[in-house]
Amino acid sequence: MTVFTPSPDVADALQAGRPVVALESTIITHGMPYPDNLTTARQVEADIRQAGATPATIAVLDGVLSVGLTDAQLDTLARAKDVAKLSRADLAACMARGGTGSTTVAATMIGAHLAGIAVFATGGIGGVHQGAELSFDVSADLQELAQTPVTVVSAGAKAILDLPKTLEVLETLGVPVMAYGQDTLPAFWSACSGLAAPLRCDSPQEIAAMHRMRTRLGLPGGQLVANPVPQADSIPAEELHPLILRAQQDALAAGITGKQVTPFLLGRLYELTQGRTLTANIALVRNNARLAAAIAAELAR
Ligand code: PSU
Ligand code: MN
Repeated sequence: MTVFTPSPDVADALQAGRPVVALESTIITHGMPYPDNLTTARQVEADIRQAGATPATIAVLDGVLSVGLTDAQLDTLARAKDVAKLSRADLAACMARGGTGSTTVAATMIGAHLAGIAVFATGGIGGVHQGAELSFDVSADLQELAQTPVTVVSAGAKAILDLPKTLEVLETLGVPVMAYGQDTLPAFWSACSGLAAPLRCDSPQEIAAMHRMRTRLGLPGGQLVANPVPQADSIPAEELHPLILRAQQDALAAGITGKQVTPFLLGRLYELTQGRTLTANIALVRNNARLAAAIAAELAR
């Protein structure tokens, strides 16, 4: 018995060496409101299938590290309240107790790698929070990228974070950060952060070649692809900046700390933009899923 349980289609695809793309579940339970979370989760899976790959949404359900969920399981997760948000630190505890939890980028990378899945699509990774010099709030996603060999396709780090510090930490940890099709780093809801990206890549082939070369070199970590949100749904960074500051002040005033910080800020920005951040979030996850499927197809050749 393996420590994870693949769904029948994921097991078949992996067995046959067909392309598989991992998906996280914290975006479903903590990143988007119901029912948009469910429609988006289904849509993203359909996008991956349409691009010729098999989607594998990862979560812990009644203690089982599930790699690939049925539609009924997706539905249950999307409606569930107070689901645990699992990162590297809490994954084993939740499984050992037979609990249920959604996986963050870090925990999803662990599950994907165990299952033999090399590519993972998400929205935005966690990173160094504003004020981290006092709070020490740095997402475990960064350490995971340093040690687990999965290519993560994101729209950059979430714009609520301190992006220059996030880039510095990723560099220190030896994580390649590559903007897709542009020279500047995207900032989640905004196509442009104004920061230069450490690397640029322009095709799935190139990203797959870099992934393979890291394997040949025996480098342990993954790589971070930063794929800009499609122009039509991009919200200019200047426009978001004051709203992000306001959400951060609200978080401070409400005494929000630890795991609650990211979900609180996402929810507050949804309110402050009358839902525009959600529209952008849906567009960027779908865009990342399509690129991830193309990279997985390339790696499966
Ligand atoms: N991307 C989204 N929405 C989310 C997240 C990512 O579009 O909700 C989640 C991811 O699971 C990521 C987590 O790993 O937020 C980061 O949380 P923290 O900052 O607490 O590490
Ligand atoms: Mn944190």
